[in-house]
Amino acid sequence: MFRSVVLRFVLPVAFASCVVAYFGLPYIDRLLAEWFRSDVELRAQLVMHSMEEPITALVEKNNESGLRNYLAKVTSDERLLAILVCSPNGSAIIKSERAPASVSCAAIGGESPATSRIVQLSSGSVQLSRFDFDSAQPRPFRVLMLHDLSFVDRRQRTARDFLLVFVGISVLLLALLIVLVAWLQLRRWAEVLIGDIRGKRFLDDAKSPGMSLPILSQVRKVLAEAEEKQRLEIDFHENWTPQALRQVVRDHLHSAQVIIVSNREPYIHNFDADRHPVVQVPASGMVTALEPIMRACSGVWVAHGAGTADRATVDRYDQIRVPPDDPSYTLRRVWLTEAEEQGYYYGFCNEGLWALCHLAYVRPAFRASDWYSYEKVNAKFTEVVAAESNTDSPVILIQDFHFALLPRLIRKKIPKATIALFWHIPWPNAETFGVCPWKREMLLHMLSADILGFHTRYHCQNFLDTVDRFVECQIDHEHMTVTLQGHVCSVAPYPISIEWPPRWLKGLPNVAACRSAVHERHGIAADVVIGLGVERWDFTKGIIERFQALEALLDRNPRHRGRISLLQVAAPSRSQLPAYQALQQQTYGEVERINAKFTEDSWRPIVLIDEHQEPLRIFELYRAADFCLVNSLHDGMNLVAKEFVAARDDEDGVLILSTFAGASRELSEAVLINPFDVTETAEAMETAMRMGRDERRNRMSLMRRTVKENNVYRWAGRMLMDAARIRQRQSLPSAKRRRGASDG
Ligand code: GDG
Repeated sequence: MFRSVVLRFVLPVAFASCVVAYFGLPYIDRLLAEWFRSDVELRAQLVMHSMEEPITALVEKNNESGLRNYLAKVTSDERLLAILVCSPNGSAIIKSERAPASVSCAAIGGESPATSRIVQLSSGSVQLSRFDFDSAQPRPFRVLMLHDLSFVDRRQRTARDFLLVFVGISVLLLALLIVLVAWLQLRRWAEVLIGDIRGKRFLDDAKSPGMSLPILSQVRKVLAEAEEKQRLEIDFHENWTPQALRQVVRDHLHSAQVIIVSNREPYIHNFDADRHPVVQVPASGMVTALEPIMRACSGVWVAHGAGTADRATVDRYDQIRVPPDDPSYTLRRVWLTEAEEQGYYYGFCNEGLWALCHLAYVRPAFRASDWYSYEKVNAKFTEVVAAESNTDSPVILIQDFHFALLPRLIRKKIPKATIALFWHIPWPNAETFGVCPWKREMLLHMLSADILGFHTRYHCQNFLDTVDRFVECQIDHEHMTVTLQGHVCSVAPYPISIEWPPRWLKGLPNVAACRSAVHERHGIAADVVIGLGVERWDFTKGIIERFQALEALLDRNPRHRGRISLLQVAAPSRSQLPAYQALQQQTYGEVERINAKFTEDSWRPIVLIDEHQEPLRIFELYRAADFCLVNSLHDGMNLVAKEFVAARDDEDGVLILSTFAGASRELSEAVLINPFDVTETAEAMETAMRMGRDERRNRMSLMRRTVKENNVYRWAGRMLMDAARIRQRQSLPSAKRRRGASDG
């Protein structure tokens, strides 16, 4: 700091002082010389005045010796060098003793009776003053008086030296003063800033003392900006929280209204046996992921009211504030007729698109009547979204394959809306998707979104290839954008996740307590290894394949009989559909067969829980399990895998994971399997049973870090940040013109 003060303040001041001295000294020299000369001239006149009478008398008397004596006396003054008394014709009447030979009576002429000038002699400069006494005298004469000016030089030198020393000392003192003041000032600012940084006061102006100093408030502003940027960056990398998400909505989306549209509602009200409405959180990965986001951002969630008590629990605007225990956002329910539900949901969505997008080798069924129903329901949801929108540019987050038509339909109603459609299931390759009879309509509607999100880059690539195959448009593969009729749609991977830490953990005891509770509840002996499966009862999840893998394990290694039980939660789902009914029957059949084959005493190889469970129970199971088996035949992401990891704060337990689940891209420390290979799955179960505590801990702690960092807030945050960027870009004048032109 000292060096920088010297460089920044002292050196410039010293330089400026030298410049002033350099140009000022000659001026001061001249000024002093003028003053001394006029002093000498006055002195000469004074001397002459006092000499006039005696000299006149002596000249008139022609008393040369008297004159010489008188002059000798007068010139005894060391500054009065010499006096010459001259006749008007220029000859000397008398010269005082020290008169230089080079000065004669003709040395100074002119009309004026009294005049003076400077003469340079070899001994130094002298002032020569002439006084004429001619007209009134009987004997005219003139007096030349020579004053020694060498003292002027001496005094000038002294004055210059004094001035230089004075300037030097002043500069030194000034420099010291500057250093001192600067040091004290900087120390004070440093103290204030350190206090600000430590107390993070710059985030709140009101708390900051001394804001009158403009420089400090500027520094604080910069610090606050840097802090916020850094915080967001950090959040991006490792610590996405509900607060960070709220901040994104507030700061980057300027508190825009956020509307979520999904088929499944986050809270279903059903009547119990006594016709009391009972609330239920559905078994849905989409709900698991989005609910914490709505809690963080408020807003409106538009969804199909499918519960038996749903109508009885909404207000007259079909709205209800949820979550029931801590209402923080609005759920707007949409009613569908029986026919709509059949055609749109069971028909086109589940028998058509679900089977189409999952390579589980279940043939998709496409019926025109289902497609019309799908169109009708998408239009119905569009009306509701438009009615719920309280601004002309809301942020609309559309969920899943139920609403492929919504982006274009909403864009027509709310042109300035920022629309993101997230596809929760895999996107198949172009050939597979090509079998859908309404593929072009779907793609064209989807491309009206600003953002199309998928779980993995691979699904994005499949989508771009499909668009390339069936739609005439411009695709930028590098930036993953599709431009159609002037509208740019960005296609990006957003790997979905879960909240961290999961809120259900708070309500559960430690792992040992969960273990004994689960063992006891399901009649599993304490020393039996629990392998866990948790899913909606769906043919994509590989439930039958895992039973067969267990059978293979027990066949190959009879010593595992009595030592392992597979605890399978199968939450009934889409039970109206023949494929799902068949799956349920097949599941029961396989459980019965395998259990019959191996059961010994009280031990059963498979324990099937064929009912929807409360989330707390699910998390209790995760904590109780020795390994969790996720062998989906095809899965967009699979949140069960992430929930299992999140539930294991004891850093124990083994995850067996299908390579056809999106989660396997992130959780590479799991035991990865091909779910179609029953033997490999059986071996993975054996590996899990044999794995040592250290390896289990190492794998689990790495997976926990991944899920913690890539939590659901990050998923939403990244999408919302991208939405904010798109909004910013669209607000640029050139973008507005372009949009206007394309709208026109
Ligand atoms: C789709 C995609 C993607 C299960 N049984 C019960 C229950 N669950 C919960 C689990 C988990 C969720 O349901 C299932 O999530 P998944 O991700 O495994 O699967 P999908 O429902 O098929 O979800 C999937 C997801 O969307 C998100 O984008 O990962 O690939 O297919 O949270 O805990 N929950 C309750 N009772 C149960 O009995 N309460």
